[in-house]
Amino acid sequence: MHKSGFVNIVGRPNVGKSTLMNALVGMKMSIITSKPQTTRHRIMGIINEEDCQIVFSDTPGFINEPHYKMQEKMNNFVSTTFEDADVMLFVTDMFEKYEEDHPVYERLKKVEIPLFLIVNKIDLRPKEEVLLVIKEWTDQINFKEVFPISALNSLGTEEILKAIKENIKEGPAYYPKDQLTDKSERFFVSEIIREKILQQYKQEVPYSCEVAIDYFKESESKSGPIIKIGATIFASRKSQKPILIGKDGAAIKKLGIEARKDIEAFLDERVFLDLSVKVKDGWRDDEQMLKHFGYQQ
Ligand SMILES: Nc1nc2c(ncn2[C@@H]2O[C@H](COP(=O)(O)OP(=O)(O)OP(=O)(O)O)[C@@H](O)[C@H]2O)c(=O)[nH]1
Ligand SMILES: [Mg+2]
Repeated sequence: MHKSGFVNIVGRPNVGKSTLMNALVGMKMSIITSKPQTTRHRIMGIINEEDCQIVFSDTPGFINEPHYKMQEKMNNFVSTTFEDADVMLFVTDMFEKYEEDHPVYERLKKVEIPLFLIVNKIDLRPKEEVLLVIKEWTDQINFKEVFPISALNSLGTEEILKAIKENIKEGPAYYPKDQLTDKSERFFVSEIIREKILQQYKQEVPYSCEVAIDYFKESESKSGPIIKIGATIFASRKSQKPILIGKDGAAIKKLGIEARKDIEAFLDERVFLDLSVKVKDGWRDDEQMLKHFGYQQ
């Protein structure tokens, strides 16, 4: 018998959804940073085994009050995952608090498929507190299974996989068995650059940036094959450009070095990375630009 299913991971920003998906699929698919709203798209990570295929979707953390069209699109990605899942993983952590009348409760109560509660970051709090958090959630909502975990340490993730396999039904593979994601190499390269932007710059700057890949060419150099990649960082305000570039170009140089290292590891090839910065006023509210950056369903 062959089983298959879509397993969608939802929760607020920064609770560890991407860390969890990467741990479950055993590969770095989604970028992770200590800043909230790191993930902006729905990203699939696929586990292929002889007798099953599990298609995970990592999603942006849902945002209660979107300020930009971009955030509305991010919330739309989350909504689609409520519609097409076979199993839902609702992730919270040991720190976040929801107001009693938060819409998440109603939304979770309506879920009719197996819904798992994942309480993440248990490595940071004593066990008694973990039990209290679990009780608060299970008093409100009927979860099919509950998993206290530490995604960072892959603690408890095997148990989740086992339960998923028990809860998905007989079905064919939805994707070819050698496919690991729905996203292209270009997408992951732009995400790696965005991860470095989030890590390197402060406050509003990383949130105002998007990365577009201009070219991606396999080439030959004196010392062997090399991939030449050109990427543009779009900032949403003129004042951000000098910050991104830094004094004498120092900041963008540092960014380029950090990003190239990870891109080389990801592609397992030598890479030449050419970064440039452009200003596109208010791109986060510009439908055309959002479409260009892949924020459409
Ligand atoms: N201590 C600890 N930190 C964790 C754990 N899981 C994730 N983190 C950290 O929490 C931060 C957020 O992790 P992400 O996986 O990016 O969270 P996310 O839910 O995908 O966040 P968004 O994409 O912004 O919605 C990162 O700094 C992670 O290293 C965990 O089990 N323990
Ligand atoms: Mg994420």
